[in-house]
This record gives sequence, structure tokens and C-alpha cells, in this order.
Amino acid sequence: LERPAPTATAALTLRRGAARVLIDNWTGTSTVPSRTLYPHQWSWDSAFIAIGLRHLSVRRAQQELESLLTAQWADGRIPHIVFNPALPHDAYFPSPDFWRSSSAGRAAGAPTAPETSGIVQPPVHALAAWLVHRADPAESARRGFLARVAPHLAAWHDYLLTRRDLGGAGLAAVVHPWEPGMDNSPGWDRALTRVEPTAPGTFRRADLAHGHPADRPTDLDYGRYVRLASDYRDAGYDDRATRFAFAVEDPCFNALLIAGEHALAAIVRELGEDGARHTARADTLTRLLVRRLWHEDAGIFRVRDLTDDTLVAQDGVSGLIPLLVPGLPPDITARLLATLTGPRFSAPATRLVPSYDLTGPAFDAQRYWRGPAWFNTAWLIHRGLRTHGLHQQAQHLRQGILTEAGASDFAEYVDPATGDARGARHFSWTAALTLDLLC
Ligand code: 9YW
Repeated sequence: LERPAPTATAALTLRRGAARVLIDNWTGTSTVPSRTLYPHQWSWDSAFIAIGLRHLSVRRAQQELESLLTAQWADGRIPHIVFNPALPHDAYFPSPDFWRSSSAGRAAGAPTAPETSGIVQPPVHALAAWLVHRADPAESARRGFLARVAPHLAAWHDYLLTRRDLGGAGLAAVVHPWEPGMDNSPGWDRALTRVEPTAPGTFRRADLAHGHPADRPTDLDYGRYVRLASDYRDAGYDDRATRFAFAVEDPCFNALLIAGEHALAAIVRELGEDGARHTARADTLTRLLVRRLWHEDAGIFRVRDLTDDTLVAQDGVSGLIPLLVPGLPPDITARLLATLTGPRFSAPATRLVPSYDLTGPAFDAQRYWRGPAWFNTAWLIHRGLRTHGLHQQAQHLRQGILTEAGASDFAEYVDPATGDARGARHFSWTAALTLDLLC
């Protein structure tokens, strides 16, 4: 049975609870995803967090994004983690002395401080910056917010569209399972079989001190993550020199890049310039996304494994996120909606979207990105449904997000069938996106 939708009083309680999480997780310059599990600044988390924070404090939301941008590398990449220098090195693994950005990343343009990771995460930042601006355009203009962030956002997208066009067709590739933000998704399994794992005894996982092993990636996954990251580091984080054992084109990552290019077009128009270059890039990317990643029989976008140029036959929530793209051909939008509401991705009791096909061979309701429902992907799909005028379906999903976020105490992820909380609680993007849907 579906849980009832929140009443007005419940909505107020939910709003207060979400605000409390964001206040407690604020460090003074940015927000940690979780006080226990993720005590530094994460790239796409900060973008989602800013989208919620704008309803509490526009200034704080601006600072969230701008603190991340101060760690941008000279080659344009925005690193996936910015480390808090006040914390001990063993607070999170891999730590700054693993990534060694300020030395190993020097040639690629890493800052001398702060220390960062050397890989990236999905480009949600331009969309976040635009939404933060829209929350209070006058305040944003007074502080010159868009004028300051626009060049950084353009350099970030340029990096992805040039250095990361590893397939040579125009889409951006990711080179580590942490980059698409869905660490152990079954979509990477095929490509990861080629990666020789680093021996488990040579590193110590900090995540298991705070997370249940059954909710987290396995030691074998971690061995492979460590191997890929250390190979990239040892090649100076140089995208031309590294021989990538793992390189894939991910639908969610590229859909967010398209949404980001549309946002960047709006940003530069707001600054009185011509946004046509970004709109044209968004249109080209949309065509490429369909041409390279759409799977007609499966009715969903799939991951392309660049090593042998093959679409991977594993379907996950990443393949539904292109709903976010405004210029999607209508027949594809209709097929995506059918997949979203069909037996593979609909979880009627929670109304949320599982991270992996409920009927797929690798489905695991508990383990991280192999089945559990996440709130950021639900928020993106909600936005996509609204983009295409599918308001009834959007409202259904919104109710699921609000109900389950509250019932799970703002969990990192939940069992899609029962809503049982998994991973961290008081998780920042769950709170931020709840707040956004309430406002
Ligand atoms: C990790 C911080 C990050 C998210 C990712 C999520 C997880 C880090 O946590 O990755 O230790 O595995 O998969 O999307 O940004 O919340």
C-alpha cells in the first residue's frame, strides 16, 4: 500500500527537518554530504545542495558553488572531492595523500591548495547556478554571482567536451566508476572485468566504519576503483597520456551536460551576451545522445563501453535521466515514460525509482547503486517529467520523494519496495532536494 501524502503540518515538519540537516552539515564554506560517511566537499552533491539551500539562504547557496569552483583545475576540470585540510587523513579513503593532486596533478593544472581528487562527477553545476540565480535575481545581480561563475562553468564544459571526448564522436566519457556518481552500478560490471584489482590488504576502507558492508560496494569493487585511480594519478591525470582500462559514455552524465549547456545559454543571455553557442552545443549533444546511447528494443538509454564500442545490456536509472533533456524526440520521451512506469522501474509502495532494473539479473534492493532508490535521481526525473509537461506523473513522484525522505530521516538511499532506510541518515542532498520540492 502507498503511504499517505504529507499533510500541511507534516510538510512544515519536513521542511524544518530538511533545513536542520543542511544547517548541521554546513562547515562554514560548504556542506558535507554526511557528517560520518563523507566529511569533505563532493562536487555533484554541492550542486544538488545549492539547489535546496537557495530556499534558506541565497548567499549560502552561492558560497556552496563558489567554494567548489575555487578548487577547479587550470584544465577546466572540477574535482569530485575537495578535501577539508582540518580533518585527519584517515577520515575518508582515498585520502589526499592517495590522490596527491597538488604534486601529481601539477601539469594538468591542479591548484597548490586545497588538495582534491583528480577525477570528476556529473556536471550539475550550471543548472544549479542558474536555479540559485533565479531564487533571487536582484541579489544575484548585485553580487555579480553569474558574471563570476560563468567563465568557470564554460571552462568545465569545454574540458568535458574536448579532453573527455575519448570516443571521438562528441559525447563526454567517464574514466572511473566514481565519475558518473553511481559507483557500483551493474552498468560498469562488464568494463570492470578488464581491470586488475589492487590487493585488498594494501588500502584501508574508511567507509566500512560508518556503513553496513551489505549496503556498500564490495572489496573487489574497491580494489578496481583503487587501481583505476592510481593509474590515472601515475600518468599525471593527463587525459591524453593515460591508457584508460575503463572508459564509458554514460547517459545520465551526458544528459546533465546537455541540461548544463541549456543553463549556460540562459546564464550568458542574462549577462547580456549571446547564448547561441551553448544552445547549439546542447542540440548537437542531444542528437549524439540519441544516436549513440538510445536502445530502441529496451526502451531506455544504455551505457556505451568505449573499449569495444558496445552498448551494455544492463539497464539502470541513468538511462532514464535523459528525460531531463528538453529537445528529446517525442517518440523517445513516450518510450522512456513507458519504461519508467512499467514493471522494471516502478515501485508502487514507495513511488520512487530503483537505481537498477527490478527484474534485472544483478538487482539487489540493498546494495548502493545496484537497486536502492536515490533521491537525487528521483528529483532529476521529476524535473524531466515536468519539462515534458507530464505533470500528473511528476506529482506522483514528488509525493513519493517527500514521503520517503521524511520517513527515512533523510536517508542516503532506500529499499525501493519497502522504503527501509539504507546508508547514511541526515544526508544533505536528500534534505536539499526535499526542501526544493516543498518550496
Ligand atoms: C563513495 C558523496 C558521494 C556521491 C556519490 C556516491 C558516493 C563516494 O558518495 O560516492 O565513497 O563511494 O556514490 O554519488 O557523490 O555523497
